[in-house]
Amino acid sequence: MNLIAELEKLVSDLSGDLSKVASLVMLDDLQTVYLGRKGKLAGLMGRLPEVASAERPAFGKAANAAKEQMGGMFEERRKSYQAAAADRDLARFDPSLPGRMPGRGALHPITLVMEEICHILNNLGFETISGPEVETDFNNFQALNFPLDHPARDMQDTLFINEGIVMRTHTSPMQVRAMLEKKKPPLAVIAPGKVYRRDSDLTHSPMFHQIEGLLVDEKVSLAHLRGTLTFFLRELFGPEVKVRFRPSFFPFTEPSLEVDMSCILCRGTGAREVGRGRKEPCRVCKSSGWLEILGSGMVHPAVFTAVGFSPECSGFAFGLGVERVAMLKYGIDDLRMFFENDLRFLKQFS
Ligand code: 2U9
Repeated sequence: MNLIAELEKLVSDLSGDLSKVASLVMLDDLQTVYLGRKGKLAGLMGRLPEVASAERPAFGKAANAAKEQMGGMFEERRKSYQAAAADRDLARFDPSLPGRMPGRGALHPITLVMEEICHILNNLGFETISGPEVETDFNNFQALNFPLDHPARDMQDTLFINEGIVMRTHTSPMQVRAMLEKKKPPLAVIAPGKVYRRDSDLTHSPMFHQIEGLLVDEKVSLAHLRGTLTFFLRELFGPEVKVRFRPSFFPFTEPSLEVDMSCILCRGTGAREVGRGRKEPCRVCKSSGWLEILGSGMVHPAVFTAVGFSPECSGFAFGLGVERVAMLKYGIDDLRMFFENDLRFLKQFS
């Protein structure tokens, strides 16, 4: 038999073999037998030297045609298999069965508290800003009047990326950026976000959330700061909340003030009624009646100078820890609950 006749026989053999195929796997195997690198067609092509040189072009043409035809036969068979498989799937699908309800997600308590705080401050006219968590030493420390030997700059407290780049240790660098961009007052911004410290124990997490606010304008006074923060705390914790201000120190504010509010559990009394007129010491405020809730102050002139504002500008700033607010609002006594991603805990906020 000449080789062209053998090619024709190969095609008709394939036709017979295809009729015996009973699965996609068998089909793939058969394709390797016929068209694979060491398959039947390749075997015939390898015998090209047997063909007289005058007949070689005709043989080449016939071989290509046979290859194409056989490829088409495999393709057609594969398609009919796939269509049958889709029909089988459809036959097994019962549209009358009830669907599986996907679990419903919920916002994390920290997100809920952040949103509530931002909502109150946005309503007062503060614009929410954002910024990178990896910051320059300038934005995180220098512009905020931290002296070179300040303990916060120490390797022990700050996570360094390299010499001039740190994980931001507070949200203040976002406000430095806002001032550098805006170039002059007025400015009223809040900066919520994650901050990082080299701290990890029962009461400290290496990552936590802060929200800071900054207002810069003409003739801003301590009275504006008091009024704004008192209003803010009453919106957040209730109108009965009492607020007091104590002197403090931060490099970026002068004067600096710590803000306390009356305890939300004992309402500032230091003790809780536990029935029949009996009282027990309040565990939330440790009987003091007060809770530390915010840090604040009038922006230090050195901060204005560092960002190119006039040192004559006036402004107030404040900051709070979101985890602390969430713990107080929801009565949570273990900081780790926020970071463990225990669904039994998180589901309570949905
Ligand atoms: C600029 C100028 C001043 C932001 C401020 C505080 C006081 C403060 C702490 C509270 C609890 C952080 O989470 S916490 O530990 N924050 O006490 N933050 S004033 O002052 C700024 C910010 C930006 C340009």
